[in-house]
Amino acid sequence: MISELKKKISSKKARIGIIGLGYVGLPLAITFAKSGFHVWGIDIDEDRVKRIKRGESYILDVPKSDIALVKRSKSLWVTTDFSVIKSLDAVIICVPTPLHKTREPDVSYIVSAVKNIKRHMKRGQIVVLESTTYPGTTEEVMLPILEKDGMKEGRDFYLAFSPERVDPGNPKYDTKNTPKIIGGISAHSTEIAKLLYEQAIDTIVPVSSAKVAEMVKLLENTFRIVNIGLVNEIMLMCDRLGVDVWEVIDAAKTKPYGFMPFYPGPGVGGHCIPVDPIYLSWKARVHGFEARFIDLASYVNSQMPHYVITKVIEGLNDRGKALKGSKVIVVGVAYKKDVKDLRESPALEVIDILMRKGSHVSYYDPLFPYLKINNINLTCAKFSADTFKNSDCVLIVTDHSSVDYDTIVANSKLIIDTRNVLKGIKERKNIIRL
Ligand code: SAJ
Repeated sequence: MISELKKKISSKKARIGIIGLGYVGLPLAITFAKSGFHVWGIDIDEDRVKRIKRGESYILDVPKSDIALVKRSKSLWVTTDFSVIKSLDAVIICVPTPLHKTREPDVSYIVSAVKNIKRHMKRGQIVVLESTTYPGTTEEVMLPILEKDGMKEGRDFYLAFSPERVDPGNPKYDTKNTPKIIGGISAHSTEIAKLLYEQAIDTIVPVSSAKVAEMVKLLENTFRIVNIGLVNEIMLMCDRLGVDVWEVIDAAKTKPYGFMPFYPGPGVGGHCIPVDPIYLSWKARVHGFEARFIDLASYVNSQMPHYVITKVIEGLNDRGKALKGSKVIVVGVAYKKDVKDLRESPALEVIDILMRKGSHVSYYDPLFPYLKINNINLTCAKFSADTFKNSDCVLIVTDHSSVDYDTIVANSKLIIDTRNVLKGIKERKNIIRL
C-alpha cells in the first residue's frame, strides 16, 4: 500500500484535498495545483467556494491570475462537499485554531475536519494537519478519531503534522520557498509526508515526530511574542530615562550577530502571535509547568493600547485640551502594515478606549472602508488636508506604506506616531513618538 501511495505521489497522480481555503489553505492548494497535482479545495463557506469558481481571489497573496491558471488547467476544483475525500490520496487540514473566551485552545475546527475525513476516509490515505496547535494534538486528538473501528496509523493510513509558515503580505517568502517542517506519527508517515510536500515545496525539514513539529512552530511564534514584549518594556524604560528607543534599536541592529531587531508598538495583533503562544502555555500548565515568559510577554503587550492612550492624553493636555470632547483620528486599523486583516488588531482596543473616554473618534485606513466597534458603524474618513486640520490629535496606529504621511504632518496640530513611520521627518514639536 505504501509503495502504491508513493508511486502516485512521485508521478503527481495522487489526488490532494485541502480543507480550509483561507490565508494558508488557498495558497497551499494553488502551490500543489501549479506543481501538477489534481487538487480539491474543500471549505464549509459556500461564498468562498463560489468566489473561487468565479475566478475571484479573496486572499491578498493569491493573485486572480493564479486562480485563472489552475482553473484553466483544470488542476484545482473547489467544493463544500466532504464526500470527495473518498476519491483522494492525501488530505491536508488548514483550519483556524483560535482561543475560547476563557483563553483556552479551541481545537473544535480540527475535530470537525477530522470527523469529516473519518466519515469518507479510505485505506492508504495520508492526513496532514497544518493548523498551529499545542504539542500532542495530532496524536491525542486526531489519531483516536482516525483509528476508531480498528484502522491503524502507519498500516492503514498515515498521519503527520506540518506547521504552516505563511507570512501574509511578505513579498519575499511564500508557500513554495519557505522551508517546511514535517513530523509524522510513524516513520512511514514522515517519509510519505516528506515525499508529498517535496513535490511542490523547495525545502523540506523532516523531524522525528508530530509533537516535535508542533513544538517547532510554537517556539517560532513564542520567540516573537516574548521579544515583542521585551522591546515594548525597553521602550517604557527609555521613556522614563528620556532615551530615544528607536535610535537605540537602530544602533543595536548594527551588531552583525546575536541580535535581531524588534520594534515597540501599540500592541500585538493577528491570529498567530497573540494566540499561538497561549496554546503552548496552556499545555505546559496542564503538565504542571508555568510558562512565565509567555504570560509576562502577553501581559506587557496587552498594556500597550492603554499606554498609547496616555500619550494621546499627555499630548492633548500639553495643548490645554482634555481627551473628552477632543477629535482624534486613528490612522491605520489593520493589525500590521499592508495587511487587510483586523483580527486582534490593537487599533480596535485603542478606538474602544477613546470612545469610552468621551473623545470624538474617527479613523482612516485605505484597506477598510467600514469598521464596526461595539455595534457602532464607523466609515473611513476622507483623506484630505482638512480631515487632519480639523482633528485635535492624529494617532498613527498602523503604518501602511500607501498613506501620504507628508500631508498628515503638514496639516496636523498633534501627531502620536506609534510606529516611528515619520522617522524621516526632522524633529517637530507636534510629533510625539512612542
Ligand atoms: N509587532 C510589533 N513589533 C515587532 C513585530 C511585530 O509590535 O517587532 C506586532 C505587529 O504589529 C502585529 C503583531 O505584532 O500586530 C504580529 O506581527 P508579526 O510580524 O509577528 O506578524 P504575523 O502575526 O503576521 O505573524 C506571522 C507569523 N507567521 C506564521 O505564524 C506562519 C510569524 O511566525 C512570522 O514570523 C511573522 O508573520 C513575520 O515574520 O512577519
